[in-house]
Amino acid sequence: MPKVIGHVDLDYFYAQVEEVENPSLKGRPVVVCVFSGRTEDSGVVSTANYKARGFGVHSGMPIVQAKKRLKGHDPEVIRMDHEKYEAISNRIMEELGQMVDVLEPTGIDEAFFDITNSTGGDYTRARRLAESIKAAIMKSENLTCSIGIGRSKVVAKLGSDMAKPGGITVISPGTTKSFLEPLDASKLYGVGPKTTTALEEMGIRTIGELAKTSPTELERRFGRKFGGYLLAAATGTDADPVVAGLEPTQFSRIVTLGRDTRDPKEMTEQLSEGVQYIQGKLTSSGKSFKTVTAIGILVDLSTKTKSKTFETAVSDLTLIRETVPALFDELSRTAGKEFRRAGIRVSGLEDVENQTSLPEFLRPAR
Ligand code: TTP
Ligand code: CA
Repeated sequence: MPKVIGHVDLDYFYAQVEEVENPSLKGRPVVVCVFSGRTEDSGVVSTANYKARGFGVHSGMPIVQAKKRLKGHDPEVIRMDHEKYEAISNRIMEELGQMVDVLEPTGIDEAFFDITNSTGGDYTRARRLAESIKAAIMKSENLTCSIGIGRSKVVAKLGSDMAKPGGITVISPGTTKSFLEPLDASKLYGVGPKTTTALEEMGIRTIGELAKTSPTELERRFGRKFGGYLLAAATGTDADPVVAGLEPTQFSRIVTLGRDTRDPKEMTEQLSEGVQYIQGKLTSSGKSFKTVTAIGILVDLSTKTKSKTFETAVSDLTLIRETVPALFDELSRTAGKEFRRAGIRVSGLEDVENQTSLPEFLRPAR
C-alpha cells in the first residue's frame, strides 16, 4: 500500500488570529511584532498578513522598516501575544490528532500527519480527508490553512508550500516525479542558501537535475548522511516516518453554544459531553491534571479564560464538574459580552501514579 503523508500549515498564523479576533482588520496590512522595549519602535516583525507582504514586509524585518514600507496604507501594528496563539495552536493540534492516524506537530502552526491506514492508500480519499481537515479548522477557529499530501514528508511539505494560502495540493505517487522535476532544488526541505549555492556550483538547479546526480558525487560534496538525504528528497523517496508528537500537555473541548449567552449554567450544561470526553482522554492516557480552565469565546471572537490550579494532580470527573461552574460564573461577570463558544481545558498533566490522596487535592493551591 502506498504511504499517504500530509503536511498542514496555517496561513500567516499570528496575523490571521488577530484578523479573526478583530474582523475590521480584514483588507488592511496587519503586522504582528515583538517589541524589544528599548525604544518605542525597536523590535522585529513576527509575521505579516498577505496584504502587508505585498508591500515587502516579512518576518524578521525591523519594525521601523516595516512601518516605512506601509506608510499611507493604513497598517495595523500589533504586539505579539504568544499565549493566545499557543492556546489556539493546542486546540487545533488536539482536534487534528483525532482526525488522522498519526500526528507530528513540528511548530506552533504546522504538523506532519500519516493517513495511510485510514485512507487505505487511496489518494482520492486522502484529498477528501484534507478537505475535512480544512473545514474543521475553519469551523472551530475560523482559520485557513494549507495542506500538502504525498508519499513522503518532503513531498507533503512541498505540497503545502505550493498550496499557500488556503489550498490543497495532492501529489499522488504516480505524479511525484513530474511534480518534483521542474522545481528549484532550493525549495526542498533542509536545503538552505548555503546548500543551494553548493548545488549551483555543481551545475544543479532543479530537483530533477539533483535526482539525476550520482550518489557518490553528492556524498563526496555533502557527506554520506546529507548527500543521501538530498538524493532521497529529490526523488520523493525520503523514508522518515511520521512519529506521534510529544506527550500531550493538555486536553480540551470547546463547543459552539446553542445561542449567544452570558448564563454560566447554560455554558456548563452544554459542556457536559465535553467533560466526559476529557475524562475519557485522561483515563485512556493514564493522566491526571493540576489545572482546570474555563474558556469563553465571546461574540467579538476574543478569548477569555479563567483557571484553577490544585496543589497536586487529580483525575476526578466530579472535581471538574464542581470547579467549572464557578469558573464560568467569574468569566461571565468579567467578560462584559455574551459568549458564542465555551470550553474546558485540563493541563499540567502527570502520570496517574504520582497522584496523592483525596483530601490533599481538595485543597486549592491558591
Ligand atoms: P510561518 O508558518 O513560517 O509563517 P506564517 O504562518 O506567518 O505565514 P505562511 O502563510 O507563510 O505560513 O510561521 C508561523 C508563525 O511563527 C508566524 O505566524 C509567526 C511566527 N514566526 C515568528 O515569530 N518569527 C519568524 O521569523 C517566523 C518565520 C515565524
Ligand atoms: Ca504558517
